[in-house]
Amino acid sequence: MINPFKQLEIIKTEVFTSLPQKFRKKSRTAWSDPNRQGAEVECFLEGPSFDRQGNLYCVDIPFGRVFRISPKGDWELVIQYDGWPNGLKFHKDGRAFIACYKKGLLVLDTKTGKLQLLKYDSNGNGTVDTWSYMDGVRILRIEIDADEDGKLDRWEHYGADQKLEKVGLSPSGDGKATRTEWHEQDVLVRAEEDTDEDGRTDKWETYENGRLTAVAFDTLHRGTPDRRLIYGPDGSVRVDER
Ligand SMILES: [Ca+2]
Ligand SMILES: [Ca+2]
Ligand SMILES: [Ca+2]
Repeated sequence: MINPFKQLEIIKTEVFTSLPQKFRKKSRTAWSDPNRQGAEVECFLEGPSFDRQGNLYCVDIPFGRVFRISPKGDWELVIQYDGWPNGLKFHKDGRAFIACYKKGLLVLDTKTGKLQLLKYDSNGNGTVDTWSYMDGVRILRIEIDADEDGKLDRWEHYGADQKLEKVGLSPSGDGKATRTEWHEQDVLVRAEEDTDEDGRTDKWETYENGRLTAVAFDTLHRGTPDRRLIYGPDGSVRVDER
């Protein structure tokens, strides 16, 4: 607030640094079209924050970039990704949190330049419901609370080829992964479930080309299947009890 009785002090500013030419490629982007009426842009810098070593960080919204500027004024590109980073703040443990209005809330390891975590609101109702654990741009695991009751419902694990390998599910919605499904080349191949949540698997399912072919049950609580249902391609069901 301006104090009307105090003489205003004029502070003279000077340019400390500006975006080096090598990072300027004037062009239109999906961000600049609605925000700059289709004009070409070089950058739109936001989110200035200092790390504990005195480097100044900022984000560039239209080109999805994060820059580090040394105390001497040297610029370095930390990461460029498919997003519109708008805000950046440092946690005291050194991690950088980025508010990106294309992806959600991101956690960046500024030493490696790798994204670690992405939190987002998949249905756009203002509550985070999805957490992606990443190694750079590679997804390791995604956790989902689909009904937003604070308990996770789905855990997706991804392989090095970025295909879904394993899914944990909580059929009862209590936040415990009691069902596990395995996928090969994006097709469900088998599943295991602890239906009574006693900590032991009691149901096994086998699939072929995504079709359920057999279900085995441990009805006697012996830890092994004692009853099997075998589903034929013609719609037949055979019961096998041992
Ligand atoms: Ca949501
Ligand atoms: Ca839930
Ligand atoms: Ca069980």
